[in-house]
Amino acid sequence: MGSVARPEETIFRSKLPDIEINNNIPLHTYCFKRLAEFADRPCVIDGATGTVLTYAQVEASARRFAAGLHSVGIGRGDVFMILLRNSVEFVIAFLAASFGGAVATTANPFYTPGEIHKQADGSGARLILTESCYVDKIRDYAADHGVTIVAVGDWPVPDGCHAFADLLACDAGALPAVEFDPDDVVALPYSSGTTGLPKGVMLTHRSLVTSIAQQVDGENPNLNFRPDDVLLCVLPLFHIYSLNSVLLCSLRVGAAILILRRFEVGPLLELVQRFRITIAPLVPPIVLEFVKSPLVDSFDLSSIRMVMSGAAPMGKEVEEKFMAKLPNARLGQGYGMTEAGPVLSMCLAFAKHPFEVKSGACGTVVRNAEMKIVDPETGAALGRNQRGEICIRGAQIMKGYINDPEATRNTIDKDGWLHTGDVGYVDNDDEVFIVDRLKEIIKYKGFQVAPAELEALLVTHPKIADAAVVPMKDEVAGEVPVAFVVRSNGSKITEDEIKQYISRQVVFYKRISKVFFTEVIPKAPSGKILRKDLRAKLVEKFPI
Ligand code: 4UW
Repeated sequence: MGSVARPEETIFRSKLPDIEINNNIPLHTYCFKRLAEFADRPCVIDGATGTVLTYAQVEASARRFAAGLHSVGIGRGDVFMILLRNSVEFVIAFLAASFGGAVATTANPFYTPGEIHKQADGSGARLILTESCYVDKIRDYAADHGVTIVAVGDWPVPDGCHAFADLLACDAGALPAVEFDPDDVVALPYSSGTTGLPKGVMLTHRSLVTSIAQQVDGENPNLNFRPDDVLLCVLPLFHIYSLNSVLLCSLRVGAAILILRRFEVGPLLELVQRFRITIAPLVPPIVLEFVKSPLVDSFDLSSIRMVMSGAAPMGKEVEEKFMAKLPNARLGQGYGMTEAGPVLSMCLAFAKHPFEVKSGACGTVVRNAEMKIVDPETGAALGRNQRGEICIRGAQIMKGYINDPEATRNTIDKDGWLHTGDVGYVDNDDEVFIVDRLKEIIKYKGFQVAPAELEALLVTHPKIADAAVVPMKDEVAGEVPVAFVVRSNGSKITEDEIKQYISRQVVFYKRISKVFFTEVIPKAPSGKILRKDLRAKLVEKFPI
């Protein structure tokens, strides 16, 4: 591949020097590199029970579970689905994928059966690991497709399932030596990327090791996590933000990870005080709840020294109000995209030797990577302070979408640049600002909603002739999906009927919040929906 930049191209780099990254080793070897040093330190803490597992216990459990997976036929290259809420079991299962050379596709346990089946089918999952209470969502699918179910929790184990505890009791010595290639896929999260339906994003050992190193390695790490830190893990581990920047980065540095199943302000604040949490990775809606909650003043939150925000834009006003409430903490943003491994840029105020940063910035491009901003029309690289599509290149980006070479080609160009579909600029101090989006994706509290997925469901309704889904601004969620619908001839289908039809088929954050009936969906001659026109219509209807 010709990867030499044209001389006139402006390429942005980190202010931190590149470091040597040994990304030819398995992810678990890299994460547990300092195991001997950290063996007896707390690794994961279950926020609900207070149970603590040390680094040695987590490492040994993951090896035993890898042997357990092997005993039920999951070996090198085999895909299994982790359909779990945040839990110690999630951590063990994910690391076991790495030990066994397998591939973990992570999915939201709140998905409807239809959503789970689509991901299980697309990824080729041969086993699904879930909680006993969710087994009914997958029982029939598993029986029809010869998929093994492993259940966590309630005793007795649901009929026809293996018990997580039984697989965990396997002898780690029973795991045969695994052949390894750094370009083997280890994680397969789903993302719709810049267009279309959700696709499996192939993240290899090499890409994840590189991404973690870019964040927490080096003499002046961009993200200064330390062994004495206690990290809050409340964001869902099935999403790449929490999986990479919370779990894997913490393991690498030997920090403790406090695992919470769900977000509730009161209990969370209580845990911050009890466990002296030092680092809180959050998303803007949670930052907003902190700002609004009067409870914040009733707890001792002085242990928090770093608050990270990402996955969606954070308003300057929220940022400033938050800082006034927690004056001892540094608040900053990271910018990630599943396909980018995921981190493109990270706040340099989080570095061991911090830099001055501006409010509203999404950080500076990570080290050992290149960023450029291109004119979406011509593809030409733009200079500082010029708005265009953000592109990134480096060993951390995805290998591609599973079974979708065309979507891969449309996202990673022949020179290795990943096109994000985000519009932004890099300022005079190398800080990245995101200002708009070229791509279709809707972000509800940082969760992805793919318009194409909802449109495909809408047009299966006999009373709907055509439909288009676009984002609408929302104060709490950031964005919500709304639909433009063309009724079929003579149909009198109502807004409520449409909303209910979709609600039954999707997880809560993909529910359609408003329906606008229209005569025709504007389309280009190629058949592509002119989403910009619809977004403009919305702004006319609901000026902000
Ligand atoms: N500001 C504005 C932001 C921002 C943003 C993302 O669901 P995905 O594919 O992935 C993510 C990953 C976020 C993330 C990972 C690791 C990390 O350390 C961190 O910061 C602390 C964040 O969200 O969605 C990707 C899309 O989400 C938008 C943007 O459109 C991007 O392409 N997005 N971060 N800070 N928008």
